[in-house]
Amino acid sequence: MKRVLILFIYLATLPLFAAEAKYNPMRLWYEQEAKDWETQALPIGNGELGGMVFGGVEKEHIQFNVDSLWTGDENPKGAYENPRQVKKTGVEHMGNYQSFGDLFIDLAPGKVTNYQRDLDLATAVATVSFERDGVTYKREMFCSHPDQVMVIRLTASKPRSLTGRIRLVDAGRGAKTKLKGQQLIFKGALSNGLLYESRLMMMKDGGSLLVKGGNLIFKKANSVTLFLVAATNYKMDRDANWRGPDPTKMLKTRLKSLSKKSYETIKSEHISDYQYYFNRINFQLDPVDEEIQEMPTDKRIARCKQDKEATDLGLEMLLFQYGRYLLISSSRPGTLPANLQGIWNKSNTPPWHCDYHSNINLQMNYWLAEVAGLPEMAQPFFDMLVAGVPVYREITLRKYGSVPGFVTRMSINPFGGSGWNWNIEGTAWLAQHFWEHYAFTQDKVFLRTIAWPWLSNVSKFWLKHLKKLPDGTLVAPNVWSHEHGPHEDGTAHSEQLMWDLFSNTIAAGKILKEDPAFLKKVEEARSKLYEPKVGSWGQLMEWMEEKPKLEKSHHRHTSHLFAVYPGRQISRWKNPRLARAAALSLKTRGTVGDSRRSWTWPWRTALWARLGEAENAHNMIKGLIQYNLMDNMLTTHKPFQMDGNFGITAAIAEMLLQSQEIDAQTGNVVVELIPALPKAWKNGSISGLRARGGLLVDISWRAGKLIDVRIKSVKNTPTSFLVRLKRKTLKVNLKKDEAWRFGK
Ligand code: FUC
Repeated sequence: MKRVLILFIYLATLPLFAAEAKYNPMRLWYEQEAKDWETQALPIGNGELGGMVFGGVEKEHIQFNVDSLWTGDENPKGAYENPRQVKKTGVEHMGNYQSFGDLFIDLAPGKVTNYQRDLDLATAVATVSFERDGVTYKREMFCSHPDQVMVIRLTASKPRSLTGRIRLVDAGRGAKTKLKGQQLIFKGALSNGLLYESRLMMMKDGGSLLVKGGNLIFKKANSVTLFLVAATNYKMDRDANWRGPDPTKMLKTRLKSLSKKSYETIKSEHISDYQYYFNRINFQLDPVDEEIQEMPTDKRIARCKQDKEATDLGLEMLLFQYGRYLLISSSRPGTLPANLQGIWNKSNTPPWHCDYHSNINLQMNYWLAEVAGLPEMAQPFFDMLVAGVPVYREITLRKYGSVPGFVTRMSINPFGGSGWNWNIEGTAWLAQHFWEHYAFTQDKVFLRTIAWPWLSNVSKFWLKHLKKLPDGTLVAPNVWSHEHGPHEDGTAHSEQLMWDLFSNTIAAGKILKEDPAFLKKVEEARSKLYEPKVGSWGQLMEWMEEKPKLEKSHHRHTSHLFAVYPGRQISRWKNPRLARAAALSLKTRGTVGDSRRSWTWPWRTALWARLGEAENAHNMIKGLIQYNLMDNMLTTHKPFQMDGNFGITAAIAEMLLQSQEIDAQTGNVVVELIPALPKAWKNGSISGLRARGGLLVDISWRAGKLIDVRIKSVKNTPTSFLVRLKRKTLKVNLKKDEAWRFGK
């Protein structure tokens, strides 16, 4: 009743045009301009260059970033300077991801009607539109990957209606904006010598142009198109001292080639480039409530926050696709990986330095890449980590003397440097992604050249570093159940990571026919690891000894459940007793206090999905929306942290498809379909999900039952796998170009 009432009150106040707006399920939209960067502005990006769009009527503001604008260095001593120290000394080793600058367009003041701003995930274009004095004004903004540019286009329904002033401002470092020809330019160097530069070029149709005080002023134009390019001389290469050529020449060339292209061509090339990735997955849940669908996005979120019983299936679908949009927009082959805020950051001393945290956040950023059809977007993750290895190796030698392999600290920067706190088991967790990329893509070249060096070297470190207890059990010494309790030997988390690392190393080594003596050593070590244990009240033990108070806390981390997800050591099929203990521990963590974080909900969604508890999984999605989703649909920790957006996409996929199990007899992947389908998702379909074994999966269901399934190999090569349907498993052998169909 309450739900109906809230909806009714809202609908009664809807302006006419909104009620008429054609419903586009892939659109985030609002009836007012953004006032606040963090909660309201909308993100656009091409992997390297990103912007937060405010959509103001009288002043458009786009704060922009380039992924590599970082202070800091290789940080051999592991410094982690806080903003006060940075201000006082000006010296930074860990460094900070910087804001690049701000673009302002001052426009005519006045009262407007029918204001709308949106971000269309189907095209990766943000739009602003409104009416004033009978003229319709429109603005389109996007970041093109093919042209490496941010484009802003202003149009009006009546000729000679556009008058405004353009300002380009460096983000607080004092670089002066200069005018050269008709380009606005600012450039500078950071404290670490990194060069940066931004250029803005204007093209207009009709009207006049005035240049004043370093600003571009257009008068009575019919349309105005702005091209913003920006770059640094960062190079992901230690041998080059992390520096490439001065970016000036490249930026000039980019603008020159843009001046020869029409806006329509640039836009359509941007859309087709983006859609090549984005359109790989189509996700539908039915029925969606059309009246709710037509509400502005912030009102839909508010509705879910006000009425805890409310469900908005359309919003859940949008949340799934938003994670994919954000990954495509912040992580492309050749860029840096998505950091704690993707690429979007307005501060020069952002929270946690806007770094790469290796105790959940960096990993969670990439959980979606394989399963949600974006394996290419994981490349920056591997590139940056591999590039950092020589530095990781040096700090490892300095700390541990002559040992094989390498470890890192928790927070990583793009120069191989790492700050706050040793996290020596972190490289084992990161190793999982190297294996998983192979498991999903079956790319043997990647396995040999990229994954194997990481897996084998990290394994070598641990073979040497594990501590032998008197009974022969092997434990990781002095490790952490992240940020929970003391550092001590044999935390469940570290033991589970070792099991995962060794299992993946053995699997990879066998495929690559690596040295059997080494693989045997790894197998032996795995068999001696301290195993997961059930405690006195049925919980999964987090430490070797019980810690009654801590075990019942609402701590945000669920490190000891790694073996359930993203690991695979514990499953409800293989070891149900441990799975039940994991479920009890998870339930005990609760959903209050510290448990309400950007990234806690997605991890718990995926955990419940693996444990086959659909309603609990769905409640975690609802929890994320209710407590940690902002109006712009970005997740907050607090503050803004993007892991929640990326993580929830992966977790939703996990509710619909799982493939972590390997059949002991055949060595084939076991595919499980709709393993955690909540009641609210009674009808639906998803196409383009990926499973391990190089599989592409399309499924439809009605009334909670599968009605159509199609599984084939991504590469159309012959393949074998098992499908679990309820308690039965079916063996499938596919020939080249064949698909397995079930249902229709
Ligand atoms: C880890 C988490 C925090 C936060 C930070 C960026 O240290 O424990 O909750 O997400 O990373």
